[in-house]
Amino acid sequence: MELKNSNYTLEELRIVLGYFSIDVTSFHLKVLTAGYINDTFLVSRSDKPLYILQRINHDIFEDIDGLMQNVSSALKVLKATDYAQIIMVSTTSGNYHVKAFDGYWRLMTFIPNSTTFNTTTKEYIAYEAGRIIGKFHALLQHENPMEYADTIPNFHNLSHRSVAFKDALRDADPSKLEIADAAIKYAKSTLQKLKTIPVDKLTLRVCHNDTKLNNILFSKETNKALALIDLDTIMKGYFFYDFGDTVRTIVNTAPEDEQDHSKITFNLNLLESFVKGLSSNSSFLTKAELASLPLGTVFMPFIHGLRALTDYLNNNKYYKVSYENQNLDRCKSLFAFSEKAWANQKEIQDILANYFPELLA
Ligand code: GN1
Ligand code: MG
Repeated sequence: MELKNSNYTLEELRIVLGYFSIDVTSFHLKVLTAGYINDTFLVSRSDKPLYILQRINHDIFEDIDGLMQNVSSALKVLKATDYAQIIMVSTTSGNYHVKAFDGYWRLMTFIPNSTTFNTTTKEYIAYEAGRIIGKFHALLQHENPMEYADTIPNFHNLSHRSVAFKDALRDADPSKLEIADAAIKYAKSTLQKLKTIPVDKLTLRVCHNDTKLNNILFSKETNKALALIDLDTIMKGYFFYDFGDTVRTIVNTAPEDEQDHSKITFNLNLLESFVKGLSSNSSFLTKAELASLPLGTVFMPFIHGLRALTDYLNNNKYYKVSYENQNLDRCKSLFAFSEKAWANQKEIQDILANYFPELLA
């Protein structure tokens, strides 16, 4: 039977589920469409969500073994009374993933009564997001980043992204270059300005690398943040990546592909709540890392915008798009937000200094 929005039939998905050590009777499957990369399915029984089944996008994540090893290593230390545990279900032959129907599949437990938000206007949600990002890093702080595989090499490396952008400019359809002209100009000038982000004094950490708000699980009952999900990009990185990525999806109350730019906000109250939440779990952060955070709020939306622009010029090869120009809309909106982040550097520094007085010392 066909399943709406799915490349796989229900029969195929039931066969995949059969590889895992679970009772496979009377499941209901639903496609979750929020992600741009993997294929994700919610597995329920009698309306009760029980598991998340995923087909990992093997074109993008080439080292599946390294990726699954990273996730396993991180889940071993992501354990605390105030951090919900996601459990990977093993297959009947004792692995955490299985190859079937041209793809690699894994199954994870669904945390009961949990939900996610794409955007928020609520200060307590922003606070909770900051608290859980801090908790995630506090739990992982003693892991050796060099023991984690690069699941996507150079993922947040701006010079690497800049080369890919220039290659796309060279090969793009001239009509696309014209349509995207303003965005291309903004990208070129911002690349010049961001070229010199000093990272040599920053601690290399095991980061999440995709900490947008909808990758944080919240309790439906208490609104407390429970855990971070979408662990495929757990690998080495700098804390400002994770900070900047959450900021871009919290202090902007509009979605990341918002076409009406008058709706894009840089809400300082939400930023303050987020920073306050972070400061409750932040003893691992060094002064150099704290000092890198304001620029991180420019860097992350910019690099995401640049990747979206590159993919637009490359005819949408990387991201799943729901309409032809979605990558360009995402780019323009992300660039508009990064401009607001530039304009608010002083305000961001002041808020950080309030919660991290060591910045002034
Ligand atoms: C992609 O598929 P999803 O939504 O988890 C991307 C992230 C971006 C995100 C949206 C591996 O993540 O970097 O933040 O789209 N993940 C990958 O902008 O490229
Ligand atoms: Mg992701």
